Amino acid sequence: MPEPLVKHIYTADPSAHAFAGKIYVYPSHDRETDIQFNDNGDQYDMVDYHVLSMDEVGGEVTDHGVALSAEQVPWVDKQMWAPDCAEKNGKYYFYFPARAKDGKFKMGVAVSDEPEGPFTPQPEAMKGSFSIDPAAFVDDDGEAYLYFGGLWGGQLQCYNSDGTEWDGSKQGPQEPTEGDALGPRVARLTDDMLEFAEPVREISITYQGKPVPASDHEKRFFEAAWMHKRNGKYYFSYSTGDTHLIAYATGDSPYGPFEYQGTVLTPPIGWTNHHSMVHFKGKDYLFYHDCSLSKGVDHLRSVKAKEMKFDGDKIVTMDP
Ligand code: FUB
Repeated sequence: MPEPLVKHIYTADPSAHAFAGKIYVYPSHDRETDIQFNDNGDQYDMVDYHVLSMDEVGGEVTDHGVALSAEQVPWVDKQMWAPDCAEKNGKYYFYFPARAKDGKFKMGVAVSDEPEGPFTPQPEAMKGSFSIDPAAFVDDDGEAYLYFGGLWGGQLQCYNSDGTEWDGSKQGPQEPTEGDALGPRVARLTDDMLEFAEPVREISITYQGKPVPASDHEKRFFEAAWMHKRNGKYYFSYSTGDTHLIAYATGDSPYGPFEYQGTVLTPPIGWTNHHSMVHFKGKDYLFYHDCSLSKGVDHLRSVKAKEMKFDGDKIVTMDP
């Protein structure tokens, strides 16, 4: 089993990128708490972010220290969950979800000239943002997109497709048990990377051409969106939540639809499964987390990495 990238702090939800000739990893920073495990994820009670970097996978890992903390962000109350970072025009944009003072998850963006931060947050949450787990993707044509969403404690079930709040006529506040599964969301970003450039759209994940049903918990989207592009094809990968898998689906457009293809990663030690993929120096790597270092304590996770293999355009399923 691979070793954690670092052992002096707990880290989770890794978003890995090749920036400036190195791999930078943007994880959540798990911390000790007395809050008991519950389905809302209250035990994930994080207050800041660190950035990690390395010259190669398996090499020495640098912890660049606190890159952003809750006390710097006026709208944040608690729970700084899974972040991501994108580079555009020489600046680095750090996207993060957190629970705002009204109890709702929103997403913020913070900016730096360096990939490791420190990041300066915008004073307000991104307009129209909701739910959790932002994943930023800059396409070959320079357009950038933010994928996001998470069920249960991540509150995705409380919103309609366009991001308006549930009015009692459709899904939520519980995850639907019948009909089509709720889809992840995406919006193109403005040129300055700070806001949504368009209304939020719901993404369709299909299996054999039909929307994945809400009852299919081995295939339906739960959280941990990730987008990468390979040989012109868009790969959307995600966690299935209560079945603890990383699944993936492919399509021809950044907006989908994405057809389900299979499992990327089987369940790790711990409840959550959350990953990213990065192409670096001719190889592909999967970053993920497990609770091996904390001996199974669910909210104390550690980031790990493994080389990935493709069989043609299919991802070869991996065990943690
Ligand atoms: O780390 C808190 C939450 O746990 C993340 O936002 C989810 O993806 C899950 O890993």
